[in-house]
Amino acid sequence: MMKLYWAPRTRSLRALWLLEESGAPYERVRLDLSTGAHRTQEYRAINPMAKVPALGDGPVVVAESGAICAYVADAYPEAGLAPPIGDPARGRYLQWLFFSPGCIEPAYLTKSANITVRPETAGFGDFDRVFDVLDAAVQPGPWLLGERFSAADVLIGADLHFGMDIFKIVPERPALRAYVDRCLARPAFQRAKAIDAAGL
Ligand SMILES: N[C@@H](CCC(=O)N[C@@H](CS)C(=O)NCC(=O)O)C(=O)O
Repeated sequence: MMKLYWAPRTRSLRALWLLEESGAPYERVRLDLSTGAHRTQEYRAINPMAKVPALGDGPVVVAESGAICAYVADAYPEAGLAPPIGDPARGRYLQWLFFSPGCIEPAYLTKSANITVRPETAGFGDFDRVFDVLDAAVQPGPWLLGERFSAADVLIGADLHFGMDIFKIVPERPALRAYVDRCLARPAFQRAKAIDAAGL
């Protein structure tokens, strides 16, 4: 059975939500970050970055929340969370999966640390461009791939939830708000949030 190494109120929420969407059986191993449980040699063998989340699945070990979402979506195709290889939608799907760590994360970092970078040299351009692009991408709706909900919505939806609802660094826009609200209304998201809040 898959084993999710996680901690509440962290980026683990993305992996939790994806696992809940997948319907696949998994168990949770909660790490207490306050005691440094993620810095042990034993855990570093699972994630050398000493960060949560990470996932074990038999002989497979995968860290980085985006990679965990991609792995589970491909490993459990019956959940329909990833267009398969050969499906034209796979291109945009991969684009949005990588947009989360490649563009949204650095945009948040520069905003919260108040760092200015030249848009020509920054891979994400600048903060406003990232959210202009996302705003346009979710306009047709309901999901990034149209009618098809995918693991990319888990990553981007969770990122927007963090940015708009928790850290409040992404200004409200009608299309982004409606998209995040659709994400928050999903039963799997609500289960993940309840698990996160209970810390269990
Ligand atoms: N790029 C990683 C980032 C993971 C990450 O930053 N995890 C934080 C919690 S949100 C963590 O484990 N912090 C504990 C520490 O660094 O001591 C991912 O997306 O999974």
